[in-house]
Amino acid sequence: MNRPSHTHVALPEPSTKLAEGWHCLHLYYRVDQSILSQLSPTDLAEGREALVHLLDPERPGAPRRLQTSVVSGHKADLGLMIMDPDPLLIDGVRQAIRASKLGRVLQPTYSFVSITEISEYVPTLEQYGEKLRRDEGLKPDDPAYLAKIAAYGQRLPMMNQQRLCPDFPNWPVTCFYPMNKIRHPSANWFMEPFSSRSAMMSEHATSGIKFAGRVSQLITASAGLDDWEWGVTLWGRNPQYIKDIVYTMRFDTASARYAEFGPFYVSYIKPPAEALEHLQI
Ligand code: 76R
Repeated sequence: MNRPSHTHVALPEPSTKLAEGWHCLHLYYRVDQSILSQLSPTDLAEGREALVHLLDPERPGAPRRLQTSVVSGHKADLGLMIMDPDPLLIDGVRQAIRASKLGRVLQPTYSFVSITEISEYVPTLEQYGEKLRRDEGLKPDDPAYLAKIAAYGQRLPMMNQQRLCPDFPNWPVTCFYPMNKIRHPSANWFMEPFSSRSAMMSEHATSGIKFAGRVSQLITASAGLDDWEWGVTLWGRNPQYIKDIVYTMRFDTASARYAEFGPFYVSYIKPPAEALEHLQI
């Protein structure tokens, strides 16, 4: 292929993997009872065994993260959250479910495609220092300033790692929903200057941090990948905290004025065999 000779910038190799971070897929299925009832006992046992193996996060070749849950309400029965650097390894799980003996029993009801990212509103070490000087009036030679900078410098790489390649907390309940920031003439997030979006996200983060130890969040980005701009995955130490945080955040300007939400899926995390047992498969 002829390329203009003035392109000096070395581009990365074409790839389906991200330069940093992982692909993420949320999948929801409903059990079709009429098809389930028609399966022979052998096919059912075979299908169950294949699924339990397929959804085992410890099996060789499993995606980096593979979480199974049982969904509340009629929107779905089974929920999966899958993450990996390779989007086709993730999709392989979806195809293997479809091709299994339980493939027709598990009817897809919803899916959401996203990728991990470090939000543009997470302050760099320099921005954090600027904020301390501006908002807290600290001087750069102040021991309190130096201690805060050192602590943030320690925390930031771990926080970024957790955003890009997250570990899932060992908690019983998870909630997923997609969301947008609205583009209404009287409230258009994308017309706001960075400084004002940043201030709103800082208010948002401050209200979120109050739930540390009770709610853990993963925001995945989906602009250009799915029908909403972000996917919100919450894990709760208790379902109560999920309700509390979502309600509390409705009052943050970033949510009150600019957020628009898709359907909510609340589900209870279970190992695959227990999930299938619960679904009476
Ligand atoms: O990444 C970070 O933890 C740093 C601070 C932070 C950012 C940048 C943060 C903190 N969030 C960020 C970005 Mn959040 N978040 C939501 C929702 O229900 C609602 O009203 C909104 C859904 C919840 C419940 C939640 C929880 N957050 C974002 C973004 C991306 C904006 C962008 O990049 O343009 C969205 C869409 C979003 C939405 N957020 C927190 C939380 C919680 C609990 C925290 C504190 C986490 C912690 O530091 O422990």
